[in-house]
Amino acid sequence: MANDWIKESVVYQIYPLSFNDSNDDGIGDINGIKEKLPYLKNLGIDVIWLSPVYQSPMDDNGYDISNYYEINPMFGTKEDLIDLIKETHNQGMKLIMDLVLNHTSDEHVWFKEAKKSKDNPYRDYYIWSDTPNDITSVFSGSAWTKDILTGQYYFHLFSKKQPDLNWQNSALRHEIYQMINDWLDLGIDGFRLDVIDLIGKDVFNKKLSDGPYLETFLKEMHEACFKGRDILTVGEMPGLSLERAAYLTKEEDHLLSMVFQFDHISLDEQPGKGKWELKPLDLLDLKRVFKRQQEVYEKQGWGSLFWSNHDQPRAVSRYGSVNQRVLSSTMLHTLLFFQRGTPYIYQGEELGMTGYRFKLEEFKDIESINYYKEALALGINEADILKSLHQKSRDNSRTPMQWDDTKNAGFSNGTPWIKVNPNYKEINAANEQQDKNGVYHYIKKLLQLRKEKNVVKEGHFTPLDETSSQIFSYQRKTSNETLVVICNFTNEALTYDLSTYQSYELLLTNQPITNDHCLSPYQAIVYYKENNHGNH
Ligand code: TEU
Ligand code: CA
Repeated sequence: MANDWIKESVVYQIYPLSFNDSNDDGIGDINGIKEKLPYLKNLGIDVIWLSPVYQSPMDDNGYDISNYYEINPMFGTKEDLIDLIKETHNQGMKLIMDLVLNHTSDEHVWFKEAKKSKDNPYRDYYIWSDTPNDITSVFSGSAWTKDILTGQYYFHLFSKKQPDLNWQNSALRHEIYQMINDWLDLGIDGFRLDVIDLIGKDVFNKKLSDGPYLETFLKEMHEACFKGRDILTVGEMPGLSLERAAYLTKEEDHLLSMVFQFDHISLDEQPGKGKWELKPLDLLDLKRVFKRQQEVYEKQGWGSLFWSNHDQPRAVSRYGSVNQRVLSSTMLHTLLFFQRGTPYIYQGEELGMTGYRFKLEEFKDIESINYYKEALALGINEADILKSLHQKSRDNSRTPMQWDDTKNAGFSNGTPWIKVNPNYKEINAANEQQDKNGVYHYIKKLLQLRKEKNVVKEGHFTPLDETSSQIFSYQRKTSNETLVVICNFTNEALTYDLSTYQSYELLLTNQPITNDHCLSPYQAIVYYKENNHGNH
């Protein structure tokens, strides 16, 4: 369960490769982040989540760590990072790091040792078998690869260069706990834990997510590392049910502050067919999922509120409209951030940055490139593959941050490692900060209001207009305050009786209200009132 500062915090995710390049090698880095701390403070951010900057051959952009203690020179030095932690604290913000514990890089010394022979002391740090089963990798193909030297297969749920760790090995676990404590002792404020729902897996009985040993290991890790520390821990748990998410974050044992649960993320996918088989989002599905999340977390645990991250397409392109970028982006964040939970902003969302239609040769993401090869081999025509990639490729959210309209969007004076979205001339932080009616100032105000109104943190959630597949609306209520959020999820004007709320204060809206019987396209309205106990 989360301490109060966590319940009141807003987290900003930085994908270091694409945030800000301070030495013009075309790659974002730690000193580049330090330069932008005032920008984040100004936006109203409390916590920075830093995606991995550890030593890595970057097969999966850093989620393949070859040394947990060292910083990848492409991002800078350990001193740079310690300085960033200090400077972040000086500016009244906190910093959490990304912890990838389900697997390491195959260039980690543990795996290099493990491969040497079947009786190498590190062999059992990984998962080996003579007879691989049919589990497939998230990045296409089998999850097993044969090691030529020893003739056995090793298990890797992600790329071949990301062998899974065998968490049932207690020596391994304690080496990891030592590493975690060493980073916490350096003064960071917590962790985002990568696919942590997988560490309790039983591969041979094909029980991967939320496996038989998950709770045991989370309890042990909490005991060994997190207990008694005032830190934020958020577990990424793609395969975990909502009920389990609430249970693992419940007050009593506080194993994690919160988790990333993904029920709302796969609603534009054909059920059971994976992320590349698309279907239009039905707002009723989204309303059903958010209603359940609010109801479950009201009883137990604490949740996270996010539309996007470095694995998901950008929200305005996926759920909104690029042509109505400002209105749809502000509507989406109003709908999400007045719910109960800790908000997460992925870099560029505060500017309404959009996805980008990469040419085939421009893709960088291993998941996208592997999918292309696999789909082609399955005879899917290139146009359909490209359509899926344009919609769902992770590269959509990995284009460089758009700071201004100068060369490379002010991200770098070198050659960026990935394509800069050409719409940076219009969409950039400099323009947004000038535009009082833009996304940046709207989100800044929204975050401010969110902090001022206790009802956002504690209020009971009641869905409104439940049968509407065009309007997402709800009420939050405590004994003292009532807040009503009304969002038109479509780009059409809709008839809607707003006169009900005449006695309320208009707290926030993303465009003028034309009359009290109409919602304009993508209109978002927040009404508020204090409940006067006197004259009920
Ligand atoms: O992501 C896990 C995960 O859920 C993703 O694989 C996701 O489902 C998929 O990519 C969506 O397309 C975490 C990290 O966030 C991701 O960047 C890493 O690639 C992955 O783990 C392996 O570390
Ligand atoms: Ca750089």
